[in-house]
Amino acid sequence: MSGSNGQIGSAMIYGSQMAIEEWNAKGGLLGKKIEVVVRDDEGKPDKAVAVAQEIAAQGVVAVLGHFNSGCTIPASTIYHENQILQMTPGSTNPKVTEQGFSNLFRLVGRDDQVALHAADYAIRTMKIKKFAVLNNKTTYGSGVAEEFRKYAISQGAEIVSFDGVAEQELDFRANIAAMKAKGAQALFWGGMYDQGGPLVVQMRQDGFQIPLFSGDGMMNSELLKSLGNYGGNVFISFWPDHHQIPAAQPFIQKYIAKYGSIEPYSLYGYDAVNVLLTAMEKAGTTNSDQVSQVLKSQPFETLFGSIEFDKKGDLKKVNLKVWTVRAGQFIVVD
Ligand code: ABU
Repeated sequence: MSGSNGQIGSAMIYGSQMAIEEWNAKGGLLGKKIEVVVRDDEGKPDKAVAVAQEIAAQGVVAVLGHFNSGCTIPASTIYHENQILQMTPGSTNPKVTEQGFSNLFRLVGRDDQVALHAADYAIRTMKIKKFAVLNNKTTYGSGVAEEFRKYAISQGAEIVSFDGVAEQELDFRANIAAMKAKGAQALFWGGMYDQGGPLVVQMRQDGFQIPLFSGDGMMNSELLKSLGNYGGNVFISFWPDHHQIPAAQPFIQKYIAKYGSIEPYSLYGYDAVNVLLTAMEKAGTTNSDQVSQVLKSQPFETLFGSIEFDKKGDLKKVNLKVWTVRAGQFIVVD
């Protein structure tokens, strides 16, 4: 909530709180009101572990979160040891669910899927052959960058550079000069919106107009603000457009009436709570093992339609789109 990706964390929490308010207004769950405990991991792995220990000591039955894969992975060990259900609405690193924790679920796709989708669009639709890859050295950023590199090479593309920058770095001039010198026709950015915006602006101010591809870490209104007039030629591999889904509109309108605007991850926070609580209601208990079995045994309705989880806790089917920025707004192009 308060780290460099805090706007997404807050959006997730607001969405989840709206779902809990709706459940409590209908009488709660299994005859009890639902109590929310909100904690801020600040996007920092060590803080995430401390928060997870605190949560476990408080008798919490389920955790919605975390957002950053670098926080979700270490915290998940504590939730697993304490038999606490966990559903992340945004951590996309494959390791989240590859750890084999039966109590852990992910409501979105994985970086291997996101990177493949971005690379396919770049290589097949835009006919790009030479890529630079830059990442912010986090679990998410380096992971999605590596997935992109692997898949792009397997499809016959050339990776002319693969570099990392510190998570706090906001000066990309040396990286831009290096990418130019190596003849990159496009850049894949493995990182978040807080650095991705300045990276694009500095590229364009330097006259470097190559397309930039990225994953879901860029999908946030703060990116639009920092891009200003430099939004062209930015492509983001992300989930479907919520504005085009009729079933999502009542929630979107209610959320906007309360908070003024909505972020895509607000919807995933809302869905994560509804899926978790529906599974608990069906199981007739909050017991982690029994609820996990229900979660893996049947479909659940979300704002985006019906979903099903596989044995690992990943979605069986992931719907990915390519988004771009036009006239200061995100739109789907593919
Ligand atoms: N999914 C992108 C940002 C969050 C994370 O996985 O670290």
